[in-house]
Amino acid sequence: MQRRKSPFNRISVIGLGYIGLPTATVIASRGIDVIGVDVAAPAVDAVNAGKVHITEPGLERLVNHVVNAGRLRAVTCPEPADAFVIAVPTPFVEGTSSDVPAPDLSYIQAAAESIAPVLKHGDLVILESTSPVGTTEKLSRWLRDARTDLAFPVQDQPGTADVHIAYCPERILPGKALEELISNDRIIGGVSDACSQAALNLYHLFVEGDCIVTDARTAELSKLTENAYRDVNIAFANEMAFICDELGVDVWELIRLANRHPRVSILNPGPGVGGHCIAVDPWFIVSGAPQQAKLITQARKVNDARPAYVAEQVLLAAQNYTDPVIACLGLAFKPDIDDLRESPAMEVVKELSEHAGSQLLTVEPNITKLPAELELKGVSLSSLDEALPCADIVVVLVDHSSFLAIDSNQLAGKTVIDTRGLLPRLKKQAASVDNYTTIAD
Ligand code: SAJ
Repeated sequence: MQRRKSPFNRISVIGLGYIGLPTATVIASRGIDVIGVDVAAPAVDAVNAGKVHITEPGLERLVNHVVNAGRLRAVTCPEPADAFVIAVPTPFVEGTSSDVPAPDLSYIQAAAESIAPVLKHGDLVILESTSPVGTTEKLSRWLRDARTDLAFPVQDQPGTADVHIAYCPERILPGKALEELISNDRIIGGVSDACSQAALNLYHLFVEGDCIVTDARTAELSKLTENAYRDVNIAFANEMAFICDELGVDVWELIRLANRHPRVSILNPGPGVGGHCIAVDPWFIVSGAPQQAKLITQARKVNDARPAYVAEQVLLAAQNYTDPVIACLGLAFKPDIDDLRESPAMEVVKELSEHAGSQLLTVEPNITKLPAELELKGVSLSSLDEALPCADIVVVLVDHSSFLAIDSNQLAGKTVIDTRGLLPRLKKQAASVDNYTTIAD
């Protein structure tokens, strides 16, 4: 990639989490001075020591490199810079009685209020956090309220602004962050044309994909649409899994066959949809247009119903045994990561720990200690080799690559509840052994 001359001497990234830290690091790797800002002192200390507080392949090496090269420095309080990239969480408001969870924009507002004192004429502020439609306009208002001495841009009202503002959603897949930050296309939603141009200058520093300009509201909805699209498609697969259980059909075989059609490409069912994005972002569309977003709402409900259903299937199977040992394979929200937050596998195990009354073993090769809430319920963390021989019921909750090494003989005579379609992949490896019982049987 040909390096462009940067119009920015110093770029600040607000929020050093799963998005902000890789972004700050990649920008710094392009030879630009970057200041990472986070309210959490341990995250700041880790970065300044050249280490990372999150798991992302290749990230620690790059952080170490850019910190040692003097390009990346972390602080808890914003300092002046030429551009500010805000990558803070946008969770739900906890504890509301409404059916539709409301977006919590308090982290964005706090970020705006924290950078306002150091903003100066000519600066660029980019919001990357996944946000409901209209948030960039709110951001502009919060900044305006805090800095009445500066002119901020207003959507559809041409005029000269002192500060440029744009919405440019992050779209990287956890686990492939460093690669996708560079190769993915970016959507640039400036509040004005001048704002879009300023944001383009920033992303051209490191993005090799296309940078496509639109307005801020379209950019906001586009990000939500991508994740809602995936949620709805996973919900279709999950609904087929419910239907198949009712009709006694193997859902994996069904999907494999249906996907042989040239225009059909069904995703994988599972124990539910986890993570901080796909299970959250569709609600931001619903909260903005509840009457219209019927399919999106229903998809969320279908996916959210999965963990309880899977737990129920395990409890039903347990009734066939006296004091069965149940081994749950995987706790993370998807394969080959250590992230247990919003994980449907965790929900299933929690539910079982409350109702199964059996010995409950979990195998999660990516962690060394169970969360306290599971330990307190008597759940143990085991290796695959410890758990499989003594388990009566094996529940596959995550298809980590290391589970592909299971020899089908290790499952002989056990009840296997396979929520991730691992068995067909094992069968491929050891086609001769097929003597375990599955739920569909
Ligand atoms: N899942 C299924 N079946 C499937 C695919 C996924 O059950 O066929 C489940 C996973 O097991 C997991 C959940 O869905 O529990 C979400 O995983 P994911 O890999 O689909 O997505 P995330 O949450 O890791 O990342 C998504 C990505 N969005 C899209 O692919 C449209 C990523 O590009 C976004 O940047 C990210 O959300 C985000 O930050 O918004």
